Amino acid sequence: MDLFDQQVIPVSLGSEEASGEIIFWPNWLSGPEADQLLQIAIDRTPWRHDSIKIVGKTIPIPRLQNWFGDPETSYTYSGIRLQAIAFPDWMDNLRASVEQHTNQPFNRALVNYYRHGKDSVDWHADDEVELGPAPVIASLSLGVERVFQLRHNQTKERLSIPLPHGSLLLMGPGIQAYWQHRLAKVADLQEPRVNFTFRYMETER
Ligand SMILES: O=C(O)CCC(=O)C(=O)O
Ligand SMILES: [Mn+2]
Repeated sequence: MDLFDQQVIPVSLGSEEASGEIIFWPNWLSGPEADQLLQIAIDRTPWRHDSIKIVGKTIPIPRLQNWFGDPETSYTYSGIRLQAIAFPDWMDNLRASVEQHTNQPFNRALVNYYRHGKDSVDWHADDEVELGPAPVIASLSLGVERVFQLRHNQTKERLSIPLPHGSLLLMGPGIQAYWQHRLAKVADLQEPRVNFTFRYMETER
Protein backbone atom coordinates (compact mmCIF):
# COMPACT_ATOMS: atom_id res chain seq x y z
CA MET A 1 0.00 0.00 0.00
CA ASP A 2 1.36 3.38 -1.01
CA LEU A 3 0.50 5.92 1.66
CA PHE A 4 1.07 8.80 -0.78
CA ASP A 5 -1.98 7.58 -2.57
CA GLN A 6 -4.21 9.03 0.13
CA GLN A 7 -6.65 11.71 -1.05
CA VAL A 8 -8.35 14.11 1.35
CA ILE A 9 -11.61 15.61 0.10
CA PRO A 10 -12.92 18.47 2.28
CA VAL A 11 -16.72 18.67 2.35
CA SER A 12 -18.91 21.49 3.62
CA LEU A 13 -21.18 20.83 6.58
CA GLY A 14 -23.73 23.10 8.28
CA SER A 15 -22.02 26.47 8.17
CA GLU A 16 -19.37 28.18 6.09
CA GLU A 17 -16.69 27.57 8.70
CA ALA A 18 -17.49 23.96 9.45
CA SER A 19 -16.05 21.34 7.21
CA GLY A 20 -15.90 17.57 7.18
CA GLU A 21 -13.56 15.19 5.48
CA ILE A 22 -13.66 12.22 3.17
CA ILE A 23 -10.37 10.33 3.06
CA PHE A 24 -9.91 8.09 0.06
CA TRP A 25 -7.31 5.43 -0.73
CA PRO A 26 -8.04 4.39 -4.35
CA ASN A 27 -5.51 1.52 -4.26
CA TRP A 28 -5.84 0.30 -0.70
CA LEU A 29 -5.64 -3.35 -1.76
CA SER A 30 -3.48 -4.69 -4.59
CA GLY A 31 -5.30 -6.18 -7.60
CA PRO A 32 -4.63 -9.81 -6.58
CA GLU A 33 -5.63 -9.14 -2.93
CA ALA A 34 -8.85 -7.48 -4.04
CA ASP A 35 -9.62 -10.31 -6.52
CA GLN A 36 -9.19 -12.94 -3.83
CA LEU A 37 -11.29 -11.04 -1.30
CA LEU A 38 -14.09 -10.44 -3.82
CA GLN A 39 -14.30 -14.18 -4.50
CA ILE A 40 -14.27 -15.04 -0.79
CA ALA A 41 -16.93 -12.42 -0.05
CA ILE A 42 -19.26 -13.62 -2.83
CA ASP A 43 -18.80 -17.30 -1.93
CA ARG A 44 -18.84 -17.18 1.86
CA THR A 45 -21.22 -14.39 2.83
CA PRO A 46 -24.66 -15.81 3.71
CA TRP A 47 -26.50 -13.40 1.43
CA ARG A 48 -30.05 -12.27 2.28
CA HIS A 49 -32.48 -10.80 -0.16
CA ASP A 50 -34.66 -8.56 1.98
CA SER A 51 -37.83 -6.71 1.09
CA ILE A 52 -39.22 -3.40 2.23
CA LYS A 53 -42.88 -2.42 2.54
CA ILE A 54 -43.93 0.74 0.76
CA VAL A 55 -47.60 1.73 0.98
CA GLY A 56 -48.63 -1.83 1.75
CA LYS A 57 -46.59 -3.32 -1.10
CA THR A 58 -43.66 -5.66 -0.46
CA ILE A 59 -40.74 -4.75 -2.69
CA PRO A 60 -37.46 -6.71 -2.81
CA ILE A 61 -34.47 -4.38 -2.33
CA PRO A 62 -32.20 -4.18 -5.42
CA ARG A 63 -29.15 -5.90 -3.86
CA LEU A 64 -28.21 -8.72 -1.50
CA GLN A 65 -26.85 -7.94 1.95
CA ASN A 66 -26.02 -9.05 5.45
CA TRP A 67 -25.03 -7.52 8.78
CA PHE A 68 -22.10 -8.60 10.95
CA GLY A 69 -21.14 -7.79 14.52
CA ASP A 70 -22.05 -8.78 18.05
CA PRO A 71 -24.62 -11.58 17.49
CA GLU A 72 -26.72 -10.43 20.45
CA THR A 73 -27.51 -7.21 18.63
CA SER A 74 -29.44 -6.17 15.56
CA TYR A 75 -29.70 -3.23 13.20
CA THR A 76 -32.87 -1.82 11.71
CA TYR A 77 -33.09 0.44 8.67
CA SER A 78 -36.01 1.10 6.33
CA GLY A 79 -38.04 -1.34 8.44
CA ILE A 80 -35.61 -4.21 7.77
CA ARG A 81 -34.33 -5.81 10.98
CA LEU A 82 -30.95 -7.49 10.54
CA GLN A 83 -29.87 -9.78 13.37
CA ALA A 84 -26.08 -9.55 13.53
CA ILE A 85 -23.92 -12.52 12.57
CA ALA A 86 -20.56 -12.92 14.35
CA PHE A 87 -17.66 -11.88 12.10
CA PRO A 88 -16.15 -14.93 10.40
CA ASP A 89 -12.34 -14.94 10.68
CA TRP A 90 -11.70 -13.71 7.14
CA MET A 91 -13.99 -10.71 7.67
CA ASP A 92 -12.66 -10.00 11.15
CA ASN A 93 -9.14 -9.80 9.73
CA LEU A 94 -10.39 -7.30 7.19
CA ARG A 95 -12.22 -5.32 9.90
CA ALA A 96 -9.01 -5.17 11.96
CA SER A 97 -6.93 -3.99 8.95
CA VAL A 98 -9.44 -1.24 8.20
CA GLU A 99 -9.39 -0.23 11.85
CA GLN A 100 -5.61 -0.11 11.88
CA HIS A 101 -5.32 1.74 8.60
CA THR A 102 -7.91 4.42 9.43
CA ASN A 103 -7.11 4.62 13.15
CA GLN A 104 -10.85 4.38 13.91
CA PRO A 105 -12.72 1.66 15.81
CA PHE A 106 -15.17 -0.54 13.86
CA ASN A 107 -17.29 -3.36 15.30
CA ARG A 108 -20.05 -3.76 12.71
CA ALA A 109 -20.22 -4.25 8.96
CA LEU A 110 -23.07 -3.99 6.47
CA VAL A 111 -22.09 -5.97 3.40
CA ASN A 112 -23.82 -5.33 0.07
CA TYR A 113 -23.70 -7.43 -3.08
CA TYR A 114 -24.64 -5.56 -6.28
CA ARG A 115 -25.03 -8.47 -8.68
CA HIS A 116 -25.14 -6.26 -11.83
CA GLY A 117 -25.97 -2.71 -12.89
CA LYS A 118 -29.65 -3.06 -11.97
CA ASP A 119 -28.67 -3.36 -8.32
CA SER A 120 -28.29 -0.08 -6.43
CA VAL A 121 -28.84 1.77 -3.18
CA ASP A 122 -31.03 4.87 -3.14
CA TRP A 123 -30.34 8.23 -1.43
CA HIS A 124 -29.89 7.79 2.31
CA ALA A 125 -27.56 8.66 5.19
CA ASP A 126 -26.05 6.18 7.62
CA ASP A 127 -27.56 8.09 10.51
CA GLU A 128 -29.48 5.54 12.57
CA VAL A 129 -29.43 6.49 16.27
CA GLU A 130 -27.54 3.30 17.19
CA LEU A 131 -24.56 4.70 15.25
CA GLY A 132 -24.29 7.67 17.63
CA PRO A 133 -24.40 11.42 16.90
CA ALA A 134 -21.48 11.58 14.43
CA PRO A 135 -20.92 8.22 12.72
CA VAL A 136 -17.60 7.51 11.02
CA ILE A 137 -18.02 5.02 8.16
CA ALA A 138 -15.32 3.12 6.27
CA SER A 139 -16.36 1.76 2.90
CA LEU A 140 -14.37 -0.91 1.06
CA SER A 141 -15.21 -1.59 -2.59
CA LEU A 142 -14.51 -4.78 -4.50
CA GLY A 143 -15.44 -5.67 -8.05
CA VAL A 144 -16.61 -3.48 -10.87
CA GLU A 145 -16.12 0.27 -10.41
CA ARG A 146 -19.35 2.10 -9.54
CA VAL A 147 -19.89 5.80 -8.80
CA PHE A 148 -20.58 6.87 -5.22
CA GLN A 149 -22.66 10.05 -5.27
CA LEU A 150 -23.16 12.47 -2.41
CA ARG A 151 -25.71 15.30 -2.15
CA HIS A 152 -25.77 18.03 0.49
CA ASN A 153 -29.16 18.19 2.24
CA GLN A 154 -29.44 22.00 2.16
CA THR A 155 -27.27 23.33 -0.65
CA LYS A 156 -27.87 20.29 -2.95
CA GLU A 157 -24.17 20.43 -3.85
CA ARG A 158 -23.09 17.13 -5.37
CA LEU A 159 -19.93 15.04 -5.34
CA SER A 160 -19.24 11.94 -7.43
CA ILE A 161 -16.45 9.55 -6.50
CA PRO A 162 -15.78 6.49 -8.68
CA LEU A 163 -14.88 3.60 -6.37
CA PRO A 164 -12.31 1.23 -7.91
CA HIS A 165 -11.73 -2.42 -7.03
CA GLY A 166 -9.81 -2.51 -3.71
CA SER A 167 -10.44 1.13 -2.76
CA LEU A 168 -11.18 2.34 0.77
CA LEU A 169 -13.18 5.49 1.53
CA LEU A 170 -13.63 7.01 4.99
CA MET A 171 -16.53 9.37 5.69
CA GLY A 172 -15.57 11.43 8.73
CA PRO A 173 -17.78 12.87 11.49
CA GLY A 174 -20.62 15.20 10.49
CA ILE A 175 -21.07 13.93 6.95
CA GLN A 176 -24.08 11.71 7.70
CA ALA A 177 -25.92 14.67 9.29
CA TYR A 178 -25.50 16.98 6.28
CA TRP A 179 -25.23 14.72 3.24
CA GLN A 180 -26.97 11.75 1.70
CA HIS A 181 -25.32 9.23 -0.59
CA ARG A 182 -26.36 6.66 -3.19
CA LEU A 183 -25.13 4.19 -5.77
CA ALA A 184 -27.26 4.62 -8.90
CA LYS A 185 -28.23 1.89 -11.35
CA VAL A 186 -26.04 1.52 -14.46
CA ALA A 187 -27.48 0.36 -17.81
CA ASP A 188 -25.96 -2.76 -19.44
CA LEU A 189 -23.58 -3.60 -16.64
CA GLN A 190 -23.20 -7.32 -15.89
CA GLU A 191 -20.21 -7.38 -13.52
CA PRO A 192 -20.72 -7.68 -9.77
CA ARG A 193 -19.55 -5.45 -6.95
CA VAL A 194 -19.32 -6.09 -3.21
CA ASN A 195 -19.13 -3.29 -0.68
CA PHE A 196 -18.37 -3.41 3.03
CA THR A 197 -19.36 -0.46 5.19
CA PHE A 198 -17.64 -0.76 8.55
CA ARG A 199 -19.37 1.10 11.36
CA TYR A 200 -19.12 1.49 15.12
CA MET A 201 -22.00 0.86 17.52
CA GLU A 202 -21.95 0.98 21.31
CA THR A 203 -23.11 -2.39 22.62
CA GLU A 204 -25.62 -2.16 25.47
CA ARG A 205 -25.36 -4.88 28.06
O1 LIG B 1 -22.15 0.32 -1.90
C1 LIG B 1 -21.78 1.43 -1.52
O2 LIG B 1 -20.75 1.97 -1.92
C2 LIG B 1 -22.61 2.19 -0.52
C3 LIG B 1 -23.36 1.33 0.44
C4 LIG B 1 -24.09 2.11 1.46
O3 LIG B 1 -24.27 3.28 1.36
C5 LIG B 1 -24.59 1.44 2.67
O4 LIG B 1 -24.48 0.22 2.79
O5 LIG B 1 -25.11 2.13 3.55
MN1 LIG C 1 -24.88 4.17 3.30
